[in-house]
Amino acid sequence: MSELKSGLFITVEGSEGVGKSTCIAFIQAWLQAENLPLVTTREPGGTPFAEAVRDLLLTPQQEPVADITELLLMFAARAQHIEQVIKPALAEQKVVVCDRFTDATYAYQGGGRGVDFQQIAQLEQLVQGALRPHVTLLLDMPVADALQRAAKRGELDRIESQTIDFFERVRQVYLKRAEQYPEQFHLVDASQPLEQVKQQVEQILAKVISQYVSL
Ligand code: T5A
Repeated sequence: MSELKSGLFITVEGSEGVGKSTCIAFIQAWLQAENLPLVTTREPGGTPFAEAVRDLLLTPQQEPVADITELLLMFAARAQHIEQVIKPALAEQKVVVCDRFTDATYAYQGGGRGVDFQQIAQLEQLVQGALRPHVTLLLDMPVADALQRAAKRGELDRIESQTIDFFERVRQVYLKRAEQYPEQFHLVDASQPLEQVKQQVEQILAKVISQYVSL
């Protein structure tokens, strides 16, 4: 098994239907082929308790859910996930591959819902301290095309049922954050056929991993 110099925290982000799950399967296969110790997880969720919060967040509700309630539940699930899964795996020098993390909160609750970014930053500090993803693969493509892909999967959950404008705002926040944090973000053109998406992802991984594996 190859050895990492330290734990490596990789997140995969993008608006609905861009192909994150598909991309994570490529990442998993590539890292396994490199013999790297790996934990694959997701947000909201990743532990039984946090998955219960996920159900609450994504199931359509009878009463309106306040934006602040949604925000706090995202971070409550995240706190549990960090303590139970992410921190222990990084301490064991594993690669943690997470389907969405706090950049999704900036994009969805900040961009989509209009929650103040400062409030998100305060919760990020409280819940995560210094923990941030080392690498984020941002899958990007036009919103309408991505929503068509998502629609093919069947019934939409509470967040997927938002308007196209909502997801445009989500996309713009992601792109802005990619500009703001060029060391962290790697943009993937998700509108390409699968084989080309896979090639882009593998090129990024090869570059990133070469910096983290001890020789
Ligand atoms: N959320 C999450 C917040 O609001 N705040 C937060 O802080 C966090 C963490 C989570 C929801 O919670 C919200 C965001 C979300 O609404 P999710 O399961 O992560 O839910 O979100 P989804 O975006 O719905 O994820 P999905 O797994 O449902 O979609 P994917 O993973 O982006 O898409 P995927 O891989 O399932 O692909 C969709 C379809 O497209 C095809 C696939 O085969 C599949 O059929 N496809 C392609 N087709 C052609 N060419 C390609 N290149 C293709 N790639 C995939």
